[in-house]
Amino acid sequence: MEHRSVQQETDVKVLVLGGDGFCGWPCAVNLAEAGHDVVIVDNLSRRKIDIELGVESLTPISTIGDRLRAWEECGGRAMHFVDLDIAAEYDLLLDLLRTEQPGAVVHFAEQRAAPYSMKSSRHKRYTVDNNVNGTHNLLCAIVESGLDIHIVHLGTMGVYGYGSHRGATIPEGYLTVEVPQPDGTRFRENILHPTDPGSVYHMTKTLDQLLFYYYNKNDGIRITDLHQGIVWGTNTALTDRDPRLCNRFDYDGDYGTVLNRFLMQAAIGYPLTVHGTGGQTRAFIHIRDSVRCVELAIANPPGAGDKVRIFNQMTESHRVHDLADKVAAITGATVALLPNPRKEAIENDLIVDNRCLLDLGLQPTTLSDGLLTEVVDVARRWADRCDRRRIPCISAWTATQARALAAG
Ligand code: NAD
Ligand code: USQ
Repeated sequence: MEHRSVQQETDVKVLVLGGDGFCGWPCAVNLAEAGHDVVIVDNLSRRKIDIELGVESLTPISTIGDRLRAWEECGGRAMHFVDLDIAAEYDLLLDLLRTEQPGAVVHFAEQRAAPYSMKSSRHKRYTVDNNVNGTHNLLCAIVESGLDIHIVHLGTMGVYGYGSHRGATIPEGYLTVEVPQPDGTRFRENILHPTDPGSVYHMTKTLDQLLFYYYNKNDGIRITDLHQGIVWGTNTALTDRDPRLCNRFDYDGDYGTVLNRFLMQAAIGYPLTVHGTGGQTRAFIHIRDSVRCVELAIANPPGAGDKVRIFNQMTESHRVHDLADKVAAITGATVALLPNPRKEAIENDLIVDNRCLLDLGLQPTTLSDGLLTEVVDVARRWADRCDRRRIPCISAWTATQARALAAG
């Protein structure tokens, strides 16, 4: 396998797997703007899931064809689109790698909603089949192609778990442990941080991690795994260029994530849906920073022989209840404490080391009132597209949570 020398890479050809999705679309246009040749690969499964769930993005989103045309009409560097299921169409994926010979592949193409992954056995099995096979097919295809391709994968902070870390800082992927020996001595080892997934979806991300570990060790594949927190916000400066470039805004009980949901609920006068006491603490990142992190990861690839590089892609941590209070203070919304459909710790601490991306130049966008209001404004603008019946989270983690939900 040929390896390029490690240097700032700003014009490599990039395949963006899942480039029609919430994180993938703004990332693709950002990479094109930065000078990369971009090919978007997506099987449009997310749009099909909207149909299955009977819900639409709060913001009206154009077809992928219209998005690409609009991007070019706005002066953007042309991008191509390939409709391909990376979990099921291995031969086509391999052919695509051989034809396009990308320097990097950004891998967003997974089923990413924890509640969707817990709806039924069918949804659990789909999530595992889709996510694990997709990641494994990509790794296999890179080995079979013989090409030296840097994988930038979107993983999740959730792989570390949300139990108590007893005040310890969560490191960037690896933990140094001391192992006692029979003779009383100890040796030190740097291991992958233990995983503690909180849903079938999160479990697939922990399985991805092991696949990366193995293919990096065995085949020397260069990999950056971005352990991303919850993404909030909607558009970036580039997707704001034209209405046809508008990004999706998920608000429903399966795909909507907590902060965007609260902001949207405030916009339409719906009590903020806090699960349990709201003591859950989670990591957050704005969509503009998410896009920038991927750009930084591509521009600074790991070198030949480096182990899998793991960055914690988050900028701040917040308690769910504190977020609800903040949104309520800005908007006058009321807060509702609801039975928690999830089996998760009532509260947890979350202190995270995120120095790697900061050292590469990330300048965090923090949760300012101005940016929160911007999302509320987007939600108000499209409020008539909201189906209030789709707001409640009805996917229960076990029969116990289902009974609690049914009891109200
Ligand atoms: P999304 O569902 O909006 O986008 C995923 C895209 O991948 C969709 O366009 C979908 O059609 C496509 N896709 C799924 N399976 C595919 C397959 N087998 N073949 C081809 N395309 C496929 O999700 P998102 O919010 O953009 O998340 C992207 C990635 O980032 C996911 O892997 C997710 O786990 C990770 N992530 C997201 C968040 C968040 O808050 N949204 C936070 C942390 C990590
Ligand atoms: N929550 C509420 N009210 C709501 C929705 C959620 O209190 O209306 C709570 C949940 O119970 C949970 C927390 O908010 O404790 C976060 O839930 P979420 O739906 O915002 O986020 P999560 O399920 O963790 O998943 C999202 C993305 C996923 C990504 C993950 C990053 O959908 O793709 O991997 O965030 S992380 O949370 O860091 O693991």
